[in-house]
This record gives sequence, structure tokens and C-alpha cells, in this order.
Amino acid sequence: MNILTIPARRALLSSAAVALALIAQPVVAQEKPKEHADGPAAAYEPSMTTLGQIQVEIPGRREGDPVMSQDEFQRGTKIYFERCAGCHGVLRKGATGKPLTTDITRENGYDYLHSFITYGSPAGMPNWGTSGEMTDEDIDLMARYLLLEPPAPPEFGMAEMMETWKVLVAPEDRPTEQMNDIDLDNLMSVTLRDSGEVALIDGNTYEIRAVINTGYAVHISRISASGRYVFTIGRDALINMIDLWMETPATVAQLKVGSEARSIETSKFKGWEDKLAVAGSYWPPQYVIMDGNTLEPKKIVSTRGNIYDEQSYHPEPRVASIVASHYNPEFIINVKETGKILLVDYTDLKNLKTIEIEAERFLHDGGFDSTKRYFLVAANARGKIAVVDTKEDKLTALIETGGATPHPGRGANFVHPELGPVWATSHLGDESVALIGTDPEGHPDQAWKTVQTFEALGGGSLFIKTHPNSDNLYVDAPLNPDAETSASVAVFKISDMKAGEDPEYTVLPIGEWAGIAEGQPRVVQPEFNKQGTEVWFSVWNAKDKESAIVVVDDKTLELKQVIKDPRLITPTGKFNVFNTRGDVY
Ligand code: DHE
Repeated sequence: MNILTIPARRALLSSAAVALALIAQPVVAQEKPKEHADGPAAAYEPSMTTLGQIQVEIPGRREGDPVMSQDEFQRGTKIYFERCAGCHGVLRKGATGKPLTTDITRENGYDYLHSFITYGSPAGMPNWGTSGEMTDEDIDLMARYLLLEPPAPPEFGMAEMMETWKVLVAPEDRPTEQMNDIDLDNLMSVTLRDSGEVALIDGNTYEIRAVINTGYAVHISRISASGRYVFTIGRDALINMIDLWMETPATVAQLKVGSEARSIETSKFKGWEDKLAVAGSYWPPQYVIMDGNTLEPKKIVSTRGNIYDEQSYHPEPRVASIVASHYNPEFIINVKETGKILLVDYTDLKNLKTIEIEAERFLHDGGFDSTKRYFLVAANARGKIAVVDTKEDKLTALIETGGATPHPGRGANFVHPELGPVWATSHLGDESVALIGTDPEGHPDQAWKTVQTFEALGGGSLFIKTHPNSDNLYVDAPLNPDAETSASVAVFKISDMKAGEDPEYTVLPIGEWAGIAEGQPRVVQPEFNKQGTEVWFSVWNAKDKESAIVVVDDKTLELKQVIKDPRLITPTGKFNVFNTRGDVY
């Protein structure tokens, strides 16, 4: 397939064909249970794989409990944490999925549970049995397992953290100036998901300068305000702090902050650059503030508490995205299940001041507007974007995007020719892109509203991106069930956009350009170089198959480079040092 220009609403795949596997949320109304996808899509709902490794005891037997051996219980726990806990919660108290506490499961009984697991439900429960994902034996095991009390995984406090803390190169032994010739601002830190590594790739020469061991299924990289340190976090909650000034960049400190985690950030306010780091965990539900030079844990704060609206207690509210304010010495911490956004003042950890904003449940990912004053975060299972004014420290708006399951990554900021400054998100559950007005001064009528929606390639989009120097908006669709769609990207020309009119888009066959013979690679997460002249895409294949990174010239939309290397195993997120540290997107 060559580059293709398509009028909007004639996408590669009919929007109705999008039934996203494992997006177990009620937002996509469906008549029949969802089918499972395989490969990367199946990995999308949180899978608590690390928790699944923990040894647990069968809680005290009660009368009528099914008989289960310790081995069976251990296996049931592993399956539960890997496949069910993401939606139903570690303690089975419910999240996007229904609660599965024993008062409910015992009332429903073994036969009901068995058939529910086998056939799924229209509300979003996957059909684990009929899809072939679970064997009859496992379904029987899980139906019995759910009749027993859930095990509580261990907490992870200061004592446990201190046991994992390692300073591999002390601050006084680190270089006092940059010891390599890398253009650090244009370096890309690339997640190699299934090998648990990051590749540091030179943005000018496309050369891999280092491959560094990180946590299990490493998730994101964030960069210190100075640009010297890269922080990575694995799903096993292991943080690596990498010093880019060393001759060959390497890990200088490590800390494990829990059993399951997804987010990490560093302090960015003037005077606090590189001073502190913060990480949020899925389990235990908490965040930890660390020394920004050594990762020494300073303060652990639990996020357990009441859901913002119904004010009932939630035992395991996971920490989703975290960003650092540019307007105040604060971390902005998004707590998923309670729907609260915490603005944590990091200037005095002994007398910690936190502003707690009531936002919306199921907060997930988000980014700043172009002025960096407003933070926009998706409450994705609620179809909304919450906007926080980080200067005044209050909720500005809660906006319906009109689409199913907004998933912005950090979003995309640009000036719409007719609507003024906007921030954009794409959606997991359908093909729509929503633009939200972000200029309350210059365009008060458009501010904090969904001012335009239009269609991109198809559902299953995860990330959207542009750059202040670019006239293009890129939208991926890696979780789309259609192979050609999931290997392509839609590009919209910003200067051609008109209010109320669906823009045309160009389709880039990135997967085909990668020239990969085997597998079904998905194209994920556009990321710009520092100058905004090139955009990089991961071509994400299975672990045992070839993957690649494809670099596109932003002006001509032509292929510029295909980066291939046996070390590039399952590349997904890419984090340009300059753009990530400055929140340029
Ligand atoms: Fe992510 C960001 C959670 C699956 C790639 N992901 C985030 C953030 C959270 C999150 C909370 C925001 C971090 C921040 O800004 O501080 N992700 C989760 C999950 O719970 C989920 C759904 C399932 C799981 O078990 O982890 C999940 N994520 C994935 C993937 O399958 C992806 C596509 C591939 C991969 O590498 O695992 C993936 N997530 C990413 C990326 C970002 C991210 C690339 C950062 C985007 C950015 O531009 O900043």
C-alpha cells in the first residue's frame, strides 16, 4: 500500500467493526460477548503479572468452601492477578469490572461463575472459555477459586523499599560534565517491553548508543528537568535512574517501590529541578517521593480512601499518570478508582500539603496544554477529560469527549485555523478524535469544550501526537483488530482544518515500510525528534519476531529511516529527552 489520502468517514475499516478485546468497560455497547484478541491487544487491560508470582496462603476455610490444594490456589491466584485483577481489583472489590467478593460469588454459585467465565457477558466480561483463552480445567479452577476469600498481597513499606535500594554509582563518583558526544536533547529512550530494557537511540544518527536492563515489562521513561537523568519504571515497580553524562549511559541507582507500578516523574519547578522523583504504584496503592539524585525513598503516601462522589471506601485505588507542575512545586497525581487528582506540594515532606480535587473515576493518562498551565487527564472508562488549572490549583472543567474511552497518551496541542488553541485526544473504543479548546483568554467561547470531533483510521487508538514546529497531527490505531489498520497511521494537515468539517487524512503504511516478513506488527506511539522535523513510530511485533522503528520526514511524509537491530525487541513507547522533559507535545 502506498501513501493514501482518504476523505474522512471512509476509513480503512468500518467503525462498527471495532470490538476491542479486553476493554472490559461498559462504554462500547455490544450485543454479544467480546472476542479476545491475541498479541499486544490482549495485554491492554492491566495485568498484574508481578503480583501473580507472589506466594500466597489459602485464607482460613469456612464451611461450604470448595476443596482446593495449595498448588491449585497458587495457580488460581496467578491467573486471577494476570487476567482478572485489572478490571475486578486485586482484592476483588471491583474497578471497571464488577466486585467478586465472596458474598456475591457464593450467592451466585459455582455453575453461574463457570458459565460467566466461559461465555463472558455483553457488559464487557471476556469469553475466556469459548475464545479458547482458558482451558476447561482452568475455568473449573477459577469458578472454585472465586468462592474462596481472596488473598491479600503483601504491603510494601519503607523497610521493604530500603532492602531494594541500590546506589550503583554515588553522586560524588559521577562525571562532572558530559563524557560522551551524544546530542542528549535529541536522544530517544525507547521501551523494549518484553525484554525489560530501554534502548537509548541517537536521534541524529539512529545509532543505538546503549541498551540498559530495567524493570520487568518496563513501561515509561521520564527525564529529569535538567535532561541529565532518565528514570524508567517497570511493571514490577523497579525504578532505574540512568545517567546520560557517563561515557556509556548506565544505571546509577535503583529502587523498587511496590509490586506493580506504571508511573514515574521528577520535580520540575524552578529551584527544584532534579531534586526529587515520585513514583505511583498499582499495588500497594501508594506513591513514594524519592531523592532525585539517589532514589532514596523519603515519603510513602497511601492512596486508599473514599471514592470522590459516592464517598464509599475503596481499598486499592491505583496511581495512574503523574506529572510535575511548572507553575507550583507540586506533583499532580491521578488516582484511578477514587477519581481524585492530588496536587502534592513537595517543598516540605514533613508537613505535607495536598490539595485533593474531585474529578472523575478511572483517571488514566494525560498531558498539559501548550501553555503548561492546564493539565488534561482522561477518565477513560467514563468518556471524560478532567482539566486542572495548575496555577490556581483547582478543577477547571470535566468534559465529555463524545467518543468511547479517550486515550490521549500526553495528547497533542496545536492551533486550529478557526478554533484557536486546542488539545486533542483519540479513543480506544471508536475511531473518533476530539479537540478541546484550551484558550480561555483568546477564545473564551471554545474553552474547555469539545469543539470538534472527526474520524481517524479506526478504533483501538492509543496515542496522538504533533509538535509546535509541525503542521501534522498523527493518530495511531495499534489495537484495531484489522491488521492493516493497526499497522498504519492517519495524518491530518492542521492548516487545512475547518470548524464543522471533517478533515481528510493521509494513511501512512508504516508497518509495510518496516519490511517485516513475519508476525502482525502494530504501529504504536508517534514521537517527534527535538526539532519537530521527524516523527518516529514503533513497529511492535511479538517477542520472538522482528520489530523496528520507522522514522518519517514530517514535511514530506516520506520514509526517512528504518531502524532494525536484533536488540530492538518489542519496542513500544519512545521518549525524546527534550520533548519529554519540557512537556512539548
Ligand atoms: Fe500504558 C502511559 C497504564 C498498557 C504503553 N500507561 C501509561 C500511563 C499509565 C498506563 C497509568 C501514564 C503514565 C504517566 O504518564 O505517568 N498501560 C497502563 C495500564 O494499566 C495498561 C492498560 C495495562 C497494563 O497492564 O499495564 C497499559 N501501555 C500499555 C500497553 O500495552 C502499551 C501500549 C505498551 C507497553 O509498552 O506496555 C503501553 N503507556 C504506554 C506508553 C505510555 C503509557 C508508551 C506513555 C505515553 C506517553 O507518550 O507519555
